[in-house]
Order: sequence, then structure tokens, then C-alpha cells
Amino acid sequence: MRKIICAVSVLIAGIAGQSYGENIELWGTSVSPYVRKVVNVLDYKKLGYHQKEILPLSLLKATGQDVPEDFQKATVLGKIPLLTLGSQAINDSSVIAAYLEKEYPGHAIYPKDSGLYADALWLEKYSDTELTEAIHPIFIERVVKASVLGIESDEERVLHFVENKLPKVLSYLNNLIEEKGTYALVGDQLSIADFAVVNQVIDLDASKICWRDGSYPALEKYMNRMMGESFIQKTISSALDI
Ligand SMILES: N[C@@H](CCC(=O)N[C@@H](CS)C(=O)NCC(=O)O)C(=O)O
Repeated sequence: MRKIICAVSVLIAGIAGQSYGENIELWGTSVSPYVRKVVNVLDYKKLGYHQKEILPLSLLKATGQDVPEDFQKATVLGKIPLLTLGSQAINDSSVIAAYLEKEYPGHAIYPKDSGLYADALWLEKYSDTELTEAIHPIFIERVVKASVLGIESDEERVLHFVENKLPKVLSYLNNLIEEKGTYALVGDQLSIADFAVVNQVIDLDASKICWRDGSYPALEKYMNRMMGESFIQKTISSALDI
């Protein structure tokens, strides 16, 4: 019976031009690359959701803002993004993406082929570890300190990361894209790998770092291609509008 009710609601939603997942709530400001990654997944899958623009717990406290009780209850580490569906709370962007794929398999974000699947997971992992370790400290200095905390950036720290950490990760991505020569990072279809990488790299532009000087031509072209995808452009704009 439940299945029939679900099928009828899906049919009605389809007729009304709505999408599934209307009770999905995404907690987190789009200043976060991990939140933007989840926004890309939700939009790619054409899921309805409500985004609750909120800072992570540490920044809510640092800026003297109230911590909503339901956020406090549902978040394990105080981090964003957090996804809630009624009483179900899902922490961590990678876990959220995997959950959404299982629950809503249409418009798949992981490749079917096992080898490409591994490549996509690897690039998501690389993005959330190596890439973020090189880019996020710069973003904290140039954007979070200025726009959220209202304090001056430590330009020596910025220079350290630009000179010592960025070249390695940007060269890795540039060479990989050049070698593969495909539209997307993994095969010809967009995947979680693109959503993860694009939202990290764009933080360099948000931080006003001049990396687009011809040193990484394949990566530059790739980022320009991704700008042509309207739903990715939406998150890129929110990153650049800060
Ligand atoms: N592995 C987590 C990382 C999430 C994360 O670090 N989010 C940052 C915002 S960009 C955060 O909430 N930081 C607050 C903190 O670490 O206290 C994910 O993929 O969701």
C-alpha cells in the first residue's frame, strides 16, 4: 500500500513539474565548498530541498550567534553540510552524496563502470584532503577572516600556501585533465569528482589568487567548461559573490 501511495505522489509531483525530496533540508552556508558540492548533487539530481544558510558551530559561537537547537542536536562535529530528512540526520558531504545516490538513483553521480567509479571516489577523496589542505587556509585568510570575522588576513601565511602547497595540487589536476582529455574529470559524464574539485578550485578565485596565468592551461579550460553547466555556475557564482 505504501508503495502505491508513494507511486501516486511521485506521479502527482511529476504532473505538477515538481521533483522528489521536498522534505530535504540542507544546513550550511554556500560559503563552504562542501555545502556547494552537496548543492550540485541535489540540483544535478533535480531534487527539491530547502537550504538553511547557517555557519558551522565554531563560527556561530565566534560571531556570537545563536545555535539553533535542531542543528545542535543533529550535527555530530558541528560542521556543515548537514542534511536532515525528518528525524534522519546525515553528516559529511561524502556520506550525504552516497545517501542521495542510493535513495534517488536517477541522474547518477557515480560512474557505473567499476574503474571509473574508483577514479571518481579517488578524486573526491583527493579534493577533500590534499586540495582542501592547500586551498582552504588561503580561503580562511582572504575570505573568512575578512567577510565573516571582520579581521585582517595573514598575508605571509597566504604566500606560504601559494608558493609551497598550491603548485603540487594544481599540477596534478592539470596533468590529469590533459592526459584524459575528456569533457569531465572522469569519463564524459559529470560526476561527484567534478562537484568536489570545482568547488575547491573556485575558492582560489574567491580568494583573489591569480592562478589563471597560463601555468595550468588544461585546468583553466576545464574550469571554464564547468562554468557552462548552469547548475555548477549557480554555485560558482555564490562562491564568487561572497
Ligand atoms: N569532511 C567534511 C568536511 C566539512 C567541513 O570541514 N566543513 C567546514 C566548513 S567548509 C566546517 O564545518 N568547519 C567547521 C569546523 O571544522 O569546526 C565534509 O565533507 O562534509
